[in-house]
Amino acid sequence: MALTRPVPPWMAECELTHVAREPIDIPRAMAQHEAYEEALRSLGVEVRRLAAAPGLPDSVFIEDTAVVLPEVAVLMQPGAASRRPEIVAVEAALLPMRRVARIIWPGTMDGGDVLVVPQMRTIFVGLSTRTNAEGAGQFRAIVEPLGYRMETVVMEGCLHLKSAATQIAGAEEKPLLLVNPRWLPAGALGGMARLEIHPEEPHGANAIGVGGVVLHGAEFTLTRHILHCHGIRVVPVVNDELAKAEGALTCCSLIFESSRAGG
Ligand code: CIR
Repeated sequence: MALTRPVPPWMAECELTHVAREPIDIPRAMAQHEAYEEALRSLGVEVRRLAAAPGLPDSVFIEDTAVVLPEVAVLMQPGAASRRPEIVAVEAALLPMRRVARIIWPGTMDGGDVLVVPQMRTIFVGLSTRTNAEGAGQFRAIVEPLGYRMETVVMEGCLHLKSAATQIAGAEEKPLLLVNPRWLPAGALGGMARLEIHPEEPHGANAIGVGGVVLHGAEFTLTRHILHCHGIRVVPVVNDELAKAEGALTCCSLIFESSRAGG
């Protein structure tokens, strides 16, 4: 299942860290987000859209609000104070489906910094301008007792760990990451098989592997060619309007197995 949230009419007030502010065409962003939801549906994902969040300009980027594992949903403490109220509606949606744990201040953590590799019971956590060591430490205390190994990655040059690396191989296959090595410290994500983006497309490492295919930003044609050459089926999704708010594809949904823990 995927939880999503609408593009808010007030998105122009969004947080920006690494990109310059430019006008956002809101109707176009809304249409792109709807097409993204449709692409997920076409791959068999049940999309549940939460209500709009009045006054919260980044609320469409729901990935940052929680990390949903089969055993527990961990509510984040977004590094940007303006984003913390986004949690309330996400918590209400997750409560019927999972036990809930939370990252609490002074810990901060964005879901965009969390790369879960379920096949290896490994979770990589980016330490970034949004996720601090205290937040990562709290997260470790939640997930290690569940049998996950957690490893931190110090981020520089991009917003989140998942700006630089995402998993593209499906659940049944050997895990494979798509990475931008220039945004990762040497030796990071060791032991993981990886494909590198085309160097002219630094933002091309953010992709969603679902149902045996990869949703990938349509503008990243050079990286798409690399994926094709490796036999990977790609569904291109246009996301350039949301990218003006520094959002990529994973940011726009919270994807997880819908069955309850233990159920
Ligand atoms: C922010 O700066 O928080 C938003 N404008 C963009 C968040 C993107 N989220 C993500 O990469 N997971």
